[in-house]
Amino acid sequence: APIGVFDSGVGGLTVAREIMRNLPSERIVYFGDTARVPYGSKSKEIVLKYSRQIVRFLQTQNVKAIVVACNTASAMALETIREEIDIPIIGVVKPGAKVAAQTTRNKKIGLIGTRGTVKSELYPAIIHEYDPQIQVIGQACPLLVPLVEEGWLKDEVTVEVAKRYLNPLLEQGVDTLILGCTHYPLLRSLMRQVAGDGVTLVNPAYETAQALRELLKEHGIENDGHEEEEFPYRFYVSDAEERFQEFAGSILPYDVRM
Ligand code: DGN
Repeated sequence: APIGVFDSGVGGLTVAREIMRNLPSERIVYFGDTARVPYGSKSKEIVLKYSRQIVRFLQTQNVKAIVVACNTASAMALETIREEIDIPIIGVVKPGAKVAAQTTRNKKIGLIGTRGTVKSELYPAIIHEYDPQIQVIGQACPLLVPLVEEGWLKDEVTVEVAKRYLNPLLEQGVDTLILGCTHYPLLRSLMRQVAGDGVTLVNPAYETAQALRELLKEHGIENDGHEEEEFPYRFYVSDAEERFQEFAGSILPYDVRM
């Protein structure tokens, strides 16, 4: 059976990509809620409602586990939904938070993400389970998602925007920075340039693929493999299929068939 992966839109492909790279024998059904993106500025009630609907859809696709690729949905909806379904489900926040807690030396972590993710305070809550002394400084960066979707991954405008958001965190001396939004791994090299070499970047998408491997093993449902000739990935969106395909083509190393 495949793994269900969902996001508010295209960004979750950064998570799907890490699962493809790190768990190559797993099949994936991806759902991007392109009709209702962004989730980042919506209320908890609405994000929970949308996430529930998508989980129901994924269950009709007989997925064996679900990955909430969206940071906002992971922060706002995951814990409630976990109580409502009987298959394993993980989000991106916990794996990212754990590695950040293990990475910081000076106990100052910067968190960038949507307003919803920062406001939920879930990243600091999980980090404090590891070490209550760690200071987590959150910064919502709502302008970055549209810049990424515009393809301005190295543009000087994006550098200026990133500087504006990151400078307060850097001035406070964070030594670790969580890329707490699906789109930010695509800005990795730009973030590295703005943050400097002294700051370790944590990519929750990568950490989630590692956590998924553990989860599948724990439940004894890993690696059932797929036929050689079968294309193991299926993609669904709620709107604007072509635009999704285009973006997916720029992230994934093959053409996305819908
Ligand atoms: N996928 C969202 C997240 O990771 O928080 C970003 C896009 C959005 O819904 N604003």
